[in-house]
Amino acid sequence: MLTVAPTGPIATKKDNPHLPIQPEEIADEVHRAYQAGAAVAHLHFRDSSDRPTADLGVARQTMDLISERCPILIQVSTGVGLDVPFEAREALVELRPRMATLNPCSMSFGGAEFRNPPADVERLAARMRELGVKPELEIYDTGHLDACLRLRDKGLLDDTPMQFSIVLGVQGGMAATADNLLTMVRRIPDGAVWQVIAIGRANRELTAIGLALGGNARAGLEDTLYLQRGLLSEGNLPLVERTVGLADSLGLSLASVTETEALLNLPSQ
Ligand code: KMH
Ligand code: ZN
Repeated sequence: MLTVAPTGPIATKKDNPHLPIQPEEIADEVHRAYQAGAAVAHLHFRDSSDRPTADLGVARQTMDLISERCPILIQVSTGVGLDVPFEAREALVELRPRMATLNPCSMSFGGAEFRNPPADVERLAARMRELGVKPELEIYDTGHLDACLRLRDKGLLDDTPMQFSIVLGVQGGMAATADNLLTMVRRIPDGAVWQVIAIGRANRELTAIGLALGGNARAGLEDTLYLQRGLLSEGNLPLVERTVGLADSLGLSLASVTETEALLNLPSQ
């Protein structure tokens, strides 16, 4: 399963002029990624000043523009951005995307704070379950996996299957090393689905290792702005194509949207 993450919460067009920010731009980039083989689109939204936003109008508009172009599965980020309050972030699931992220723990995130207080996370997990929005669990450190398992044990998450992103390379979380990835892969519960999110320079190597170990992959400008050192990626497509090439050379075939729905056992809406 290949996910495209076209925008993210942090970079701006100053960092890479090809970063899609506005709804039309995001929809066009997602469509290109779908045509190249992505089955899931992980979305962040921006306001007119390019700041991360949980504005439901912008989110709805972007989701609609994507759905007009292609049937890719939409996964809304409830991480949104570091300055956006949890109450605004959690409201995004009311739009009933097929999937949304769930970040289980608070942490330092670069020079700032990513606030995910336990009571808020529990409320959001319960609401997602109620609405039939599949959570993708973002684990940035070893204890975050245990926090997810506690949510499961409390009946707030289904394991049909659980879906994890092992996030490596955020300053404040696990460093982007193969050793950390292996540690986490060994601890992922049987039957769960997982992918690597490798932030920054080690993106290509760790994505390749994740694929070789049986994981899924994510590609896009949210995770790295560069194709290689010193060479900015001219949009998301080169990163998506690079990842398709990695899968191909490992003898893996890409899951279609329908296959992804089945593999994740996505609730129909
Ligand atoms: N930005 C990544 C470090 C989310 O959007 O909820 C993690 C991420 C989480 O994609
Ligand atoms: Zn994200």
